[in-house]
Amino acid sequence: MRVIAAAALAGALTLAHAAGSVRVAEAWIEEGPPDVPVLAGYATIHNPTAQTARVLNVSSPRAERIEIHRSEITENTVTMTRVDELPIPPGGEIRFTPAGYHLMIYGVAQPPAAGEKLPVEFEFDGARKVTVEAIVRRSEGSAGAVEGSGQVEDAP
Ligand SMILES: [Cu+2]
Repeated sequence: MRVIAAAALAGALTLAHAAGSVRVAEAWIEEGPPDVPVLAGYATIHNPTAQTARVLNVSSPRAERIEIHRSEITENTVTMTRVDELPIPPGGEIRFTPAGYHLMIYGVAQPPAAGEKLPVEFEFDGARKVTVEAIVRRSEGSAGAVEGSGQVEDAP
């Protein structure tokens, strides 16, 4: 009995020490030509918790819908597949890149110009939501934006 109690206590301590909550940083959207209704977006998602965090949905009041895609480069072709659920490993992060995970943003009513910001909401499992202001910029000059970050304030 004593052993079980100790194990339970250790478990509780581990939970209590899971530092911070899921965070979305460096969110940005690539400025597109005015006649193209689809935009690409990028972010880095950090998961400092002790459990896998899953991104279940991404949305913006400025867009009809947002999908997570993954590009795969095989020989001479690039294929993009839609990702329904993106798991971020415990203590890990996923950085979106043009050659990997990225956001496809469909149906933006007015094409945003460089410097504009679009609110983008990331919904994680456990009803956790993170809203960031993704800055629109041209793809050249890829200096990491310190803007466009956010984190869960309180998970219910
Ligand atoms: Cu895509």
